[in-house]
Amino acid sequence: MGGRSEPVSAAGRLDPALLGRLPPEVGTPAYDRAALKPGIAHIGVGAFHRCHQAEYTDDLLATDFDRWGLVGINIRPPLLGQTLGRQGGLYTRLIRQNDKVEARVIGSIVRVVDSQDDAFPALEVLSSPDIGMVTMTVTEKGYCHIPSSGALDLDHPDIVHDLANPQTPRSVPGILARALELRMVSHGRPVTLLSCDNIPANGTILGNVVRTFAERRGSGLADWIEASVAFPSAMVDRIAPATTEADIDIVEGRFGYRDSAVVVGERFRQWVIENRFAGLVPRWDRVGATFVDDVTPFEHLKMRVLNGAQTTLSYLGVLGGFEHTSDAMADPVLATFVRRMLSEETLPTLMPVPGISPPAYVEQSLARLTNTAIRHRNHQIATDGSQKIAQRLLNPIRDRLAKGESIALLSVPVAGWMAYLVKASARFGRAWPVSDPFAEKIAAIADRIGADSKALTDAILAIDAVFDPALAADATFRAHVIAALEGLLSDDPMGFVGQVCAEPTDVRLKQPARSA
Ligand code: CS2
Repeated sequence: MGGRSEPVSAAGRLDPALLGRLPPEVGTPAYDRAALKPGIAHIGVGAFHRCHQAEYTDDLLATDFDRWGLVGINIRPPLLGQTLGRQGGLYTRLIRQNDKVEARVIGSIVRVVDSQDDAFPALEVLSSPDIGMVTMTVTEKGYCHIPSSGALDLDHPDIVHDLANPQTPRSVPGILARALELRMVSHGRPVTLLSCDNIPANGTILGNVVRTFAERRGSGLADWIEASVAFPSAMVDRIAPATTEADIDIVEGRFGYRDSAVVVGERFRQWVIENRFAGLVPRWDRVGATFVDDVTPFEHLKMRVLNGAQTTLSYLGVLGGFEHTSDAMADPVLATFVRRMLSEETLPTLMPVPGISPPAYVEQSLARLTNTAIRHRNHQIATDGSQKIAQRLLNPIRDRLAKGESIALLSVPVAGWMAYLVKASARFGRAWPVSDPFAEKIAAIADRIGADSKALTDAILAIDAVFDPALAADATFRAHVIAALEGLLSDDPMGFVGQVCAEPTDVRLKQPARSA
């Protein structure tokens, strides 16, 4: 919420001086903030970070005070340094569950630096000897990898720039590689780089993209990284949509103070981190996080079930005219569709998950998505689908095809992503504004082809950065996507979803509803 002009308000503004005067029901940091020293840097201080890693860190500081203050770095909008700076780094985290609201002021962020125009402020923090842990939420596309393969996209304009200008980088991989180089030459202290984004094997992908830079730099950087840097994978979870003016007004109305950096989340939270660190480690495992040897089963569970459901509800929801996830879940057809998809097709693709029953997790996830106080817009979740559908939908589809199992339901949201972008094209009347690195490409395809689902599917499946060529060539997958795209682009997309739901399983095991 940075950069907004502040309305004149009779209420006090949140800052350290206000802490002692807040209503008793508002939680406050249970440690001496004045003694807090920076030890963690976080790139991408959005709503999710403030609701998740910063809260875990706040819990840790209260339980076991140590040198783990957070320094936030934004390398993309919004500007946040001033907004949070005025508040001494403090902000309110609301937990909302239908009509219940619970407020707590989080104190773990000591400072936020804006580094949108120039990497220098970011590099200064990241290379500091005080920083022993770097976490990040930079969105799926921040890694500049090719979603279908995980490799660094060497044609990405920021990567082309950073490889040519390694000392003035713009991309996340370029900034991290440069920061590591500065650490190597100045003090050599080890560091953990911990991805908290929903990409598959996020630590492995992060390690790969950073190493590709390091290898090109030469100068012993790749060897130093091998010896002194760890890239653990992690699964992170809490639904925390973009903050709205209404959220800021709720804090003022209910608790009597003004806070421009409010965040809102659900009660549920989870953080599973691969036990592979370099240097000192904030013991988040003492406050609810789990350190494990292998994150893969947790990651599949979360991305295929919870995120898979969100993505499905977002595309089908927009096509059906629903604004938020909870509105889509209140529709009996969509709720039935997503439950059947998860239990019949997604669940069997999951590995055993230590301590978690996948069927119970499915029910818990669906229940989370009905929370009407979490105003998660379908268009927000629909953003950057090209970077999300592999881990949420295409990987379970690939696993099922390998075993000859039905993919009739999982194919529908894949076609949903296509229909969402096709309908944003000029030829389809620009139904809504969209944001996706492949939006332009798909709009051009739609403008050229028009309403021919078969030709549209063929052209979109040929985008090999999104669809692995082996999957795109699979006749069953193609036939299901064509049928679903036709249904979703028709005048009655919800009627189509209803029909798919009504079909008995044994029919769906073989052929799509309409053959190509
Ligand atoms: C959402 C996620 O916008 C999206 O892609 O699916 O941000 C989701 O809410 C989180 O992963 C929940 O942990």
